[in-house]
Amino acid sequence: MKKDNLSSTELALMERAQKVLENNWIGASTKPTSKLYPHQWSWDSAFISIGYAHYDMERAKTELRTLLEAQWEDGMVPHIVFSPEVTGYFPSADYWGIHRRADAPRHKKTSGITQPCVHAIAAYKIYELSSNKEEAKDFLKEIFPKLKKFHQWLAANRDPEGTGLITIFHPWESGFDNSPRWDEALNRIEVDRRLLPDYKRQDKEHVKDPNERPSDDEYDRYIYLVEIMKKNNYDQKNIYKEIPFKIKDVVFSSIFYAANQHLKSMAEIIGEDSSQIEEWIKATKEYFSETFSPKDEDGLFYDYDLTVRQIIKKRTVSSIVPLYTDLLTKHQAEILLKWLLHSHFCGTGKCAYPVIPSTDVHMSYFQEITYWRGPIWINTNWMIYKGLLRYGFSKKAKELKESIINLINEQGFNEYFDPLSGEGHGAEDFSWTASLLIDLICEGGM
Ligand code: 9WN
Repeated sequence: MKKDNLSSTELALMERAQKVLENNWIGASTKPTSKLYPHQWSWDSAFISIGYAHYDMERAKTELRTLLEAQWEDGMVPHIVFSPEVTGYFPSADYWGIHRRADAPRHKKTSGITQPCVHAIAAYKIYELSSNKEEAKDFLKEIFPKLKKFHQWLAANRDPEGTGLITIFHPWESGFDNSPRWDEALNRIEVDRRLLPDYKRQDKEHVKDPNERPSDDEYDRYIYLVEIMKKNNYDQKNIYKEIPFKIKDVVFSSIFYAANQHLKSMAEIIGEDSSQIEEWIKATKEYFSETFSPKDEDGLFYDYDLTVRQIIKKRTVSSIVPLYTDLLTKHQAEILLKWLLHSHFCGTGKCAYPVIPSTDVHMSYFQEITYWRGPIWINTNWMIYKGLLRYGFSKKAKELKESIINLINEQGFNEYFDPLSGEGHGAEDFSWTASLLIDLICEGGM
C-alpha cells in the first residue's frame, strides 16, 4: 500500500479502519461486528477481503478460503457460516437444519440460503494488487473452480430462464433485508401460523433503538419462508415451484454480471475455458435493461417480481446500483447521474451529507433510521462511486468519495447512518464500512 499520497486524516482513518477489522477477526475469517452478527457472512466477507487486499494479502485470501470451505457440494455458497462456539444468534445453525440436504457440508454449520456473489470481484482484486503475480496466479488457480461452481449453481437454480438475471427466494438473499422493494411480495404471503416455530429474536437487543431493525411481522415472514425451504429439504427445484417469494433482483444481477467479467479475466490469466462464463455475460447484456428498466419509465432500474410478473416500482438505491456495471448506455448513465444530483438521493437538499440513502428521501416509505428503508449504507455507495468513475462523472465521484470519508470520520464506523442527521446507527464497528473505506482511500479506481 502506498501511503505517500494520503492526508493525515486519511492515514488516521486507515488506522482506525484496520483496528475495526482486527477486533472483528475471529481466527480464520472476520465477523461483520461483534454482537449483532457474530459469525461469517458471505457478501460481507467479499467486501472485507477487498479491504484486506490493500495491506494484508494473507488475510484477504484466508477470508475467501474460509468461506468457500463451507461451500455446499452442489456449489451454493451459504449466506452464513456459523462459528460453533458462539451462541445468541437467531436463526441459529440448529434452526437452519441443513443436514436434511445431502449436498450440505457435514464439517461446517451454515444457513440454507445464499447472498450476492461479490467473491470473484474480491478474488480478482487480490490478484490485481499482488506484487508477486506468480503466487497470486496460484491463488486464482485454487479459487477459480469454486467460484465458477458457485456461478454455475446460480445459473442453474436461480436463472433456469437463461436471462443472466438472478432470482432470490428470500429477502435475506438480497442483503437488503427489509427494503421497501420487498413489501408487496412479503405482504402477499399468507403466513400459515401452524408452520411458524416459537422463536425469540436476539437482534433487537444489540441496537440503540428496536425501530432500527425489521418489524416482528417482517420477521415472521422471513422465518415462514425458511420453513417452506426446510419443508422442501432445501431442494432448489421444488422451492422454485412452491415459494411465494421469487424475485429477479437488480442488485444481485448487477453483481452477478460484474463478477462474471472478473471470473472471465481470471480464466484468461490461468488458461481456463471461459465459454460458459461468456454465455452468462451475453444473457445479462440481452435481458438486463428490458427487464429492469422498461421503456417510457423514469430511467431508474427496478426489480422484477416473477410471481405477479411485474416490476416493483420502489425508488431505492438499487434503482441506481446498475451504474456499477458497464451495461448502461451513456444516456442511461446520465439519467442516473441526474437522480443522484437531485434531493431524492441527497445530491442536494435536507440531508446531512451528499451520500446516497438506501431509499429516496421523498418517498412515503422512507424511514431514516430503519435499516434498509432509508439509512446510508457504505457498500452501495462504494458500488455507485465506482460506477460514477466508470462513466466519467468524475466531479460527482470526487464529491461522493470525500463525503463518505467525512461521514465516517465524523460519525464513526457504523453499520448504517441516518441520512438526515448523519448519525450512525446499527452496529458500531462494522467490518465492511471499514474495509470499503480502506479501498476508497487507497485506490478509488475500479
Ligand atoms: C441477515 C451481516 C448481514 C448483511 C446483510 C444485512 C444483515 C442479517 C440480519 O446483516 O442481514 O442476513 O440479521 O439482519 O442486511 O446485508 O450481510 O452484516
